[in-house]
Amino acid sequence: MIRWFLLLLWIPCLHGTVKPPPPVLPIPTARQLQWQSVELSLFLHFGMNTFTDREWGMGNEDPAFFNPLRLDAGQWIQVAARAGFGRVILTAKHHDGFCLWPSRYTEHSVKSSPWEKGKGDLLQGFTDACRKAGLQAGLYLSPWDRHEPSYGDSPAYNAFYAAQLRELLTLYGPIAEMWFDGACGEGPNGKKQIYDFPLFRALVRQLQPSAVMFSDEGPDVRWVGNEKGFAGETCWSMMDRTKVKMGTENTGYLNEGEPEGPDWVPAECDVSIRKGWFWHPEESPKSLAELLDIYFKSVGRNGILLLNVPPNREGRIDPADEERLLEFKSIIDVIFNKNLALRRPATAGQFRGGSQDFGSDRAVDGNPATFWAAEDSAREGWIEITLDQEADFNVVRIEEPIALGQRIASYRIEIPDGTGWKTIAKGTTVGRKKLDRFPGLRADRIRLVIEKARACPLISEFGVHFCPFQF
Ligand code: FUL
Repeated sequence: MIRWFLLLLWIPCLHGTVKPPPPVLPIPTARQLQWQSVELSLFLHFGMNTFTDREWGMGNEDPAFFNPLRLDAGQWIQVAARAGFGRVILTAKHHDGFCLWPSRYTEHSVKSSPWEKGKGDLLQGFTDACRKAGLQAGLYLSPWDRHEPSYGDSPAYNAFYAAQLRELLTLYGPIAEMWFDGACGEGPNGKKQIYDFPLFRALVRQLQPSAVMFSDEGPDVRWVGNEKGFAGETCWSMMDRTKVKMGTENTGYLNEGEPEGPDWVPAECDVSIRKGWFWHPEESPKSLAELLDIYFKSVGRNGILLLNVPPNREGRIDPADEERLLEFKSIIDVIFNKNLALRRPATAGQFRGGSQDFGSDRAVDGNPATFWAAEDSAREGWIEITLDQEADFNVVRIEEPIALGQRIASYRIEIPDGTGWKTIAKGTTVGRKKLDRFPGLRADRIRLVIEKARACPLISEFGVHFCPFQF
């Protein structure tokens, strides 16, 4: 009798004390988590090339060409916000060396142009507009500079570049992302510029400690290995930073990452809405189907999408691109605003310590901060969801709570087939978000079976959706 009584006391006590599972290393830093919380970034390639119809300027262009008569950074940011983008990255300087801000270190900038009679500062207008709309601002400062005479004289040019970088990092408030490419063209008389990336990175850490840095080799965010916006079907946020260098040809490695990689360096998938990165009069935006495909292959494969939408010669986002972006936003909303699994009954093979805090309903509560957890020793598991009624669906969304590391290595999705279960989709990695598409199906139950994980599997969200658009 007394023993039973003690047990009753003990159970609620145990329930309250089940600790969250330990993380599996590596895990994201606070700045990386913040960055990964925004899945859509807009890239703005704008500068001298916009006016000369080039992709790579020579560096000898006359600043008088730069004259956007209706430039409005506020319009760029409004379009970005309305289309659901949470971060915007602008080309402060591209390879031609023309600067969109009045740098103290060169005359080759807006200050020598007719725009705003040489008094304008586009980085000011851009960062102010981002802040006003609550969007994160990022900047791309090309290290390759075809105008700057010191380029190729490594120490002198590195000092020049570091001074420009310091301007970007100190004059315009918080910068969320610094975007570095490894482009390294030949300097005058065949000179080879050796960039001092350790110096540049130290400056970013010192002056903007919350900013992430993008490049082929990270350190915080890695290039996905192509300019199509496609992450690998298998895509780990981990890699071994010593295995890639700037300008690497090991693009397959960047595309997939590595489960044993000691470094957390999630993938950013850059692609342009048009053929080129800069605006050209004869180019038009990609179709909605293409954009949707890119979304599924970037965001839907544990990546972040960096979609380039180049402002035109007037200095505005082209109406054709704006319309396409808004269509894109509405189709994403149509697919994901309705979740057939939301708050539906969910059962699991097991859950951590028998605690409701980690129960299967946490995977369908619509709250990414809570999650279903299997026992520590588990490397597999399943969750089954009963839908309200038989329903049509063709998209499934799975999310892991990545603050505790990326775990799942193999899974399948099943629906009942009369006698048992049949597999409708199979996958490897999950990460922050995995989307699977398949031909339309009808069922009243659905099951996620995790076949292999690096540590006990955790699921923060499982969604079942319908896309009315032909894939
Ligand atoms: C590359 C550049 O060479 C292209 O012009 C473009 O800016 C792309 C995003 O990065 O490194």
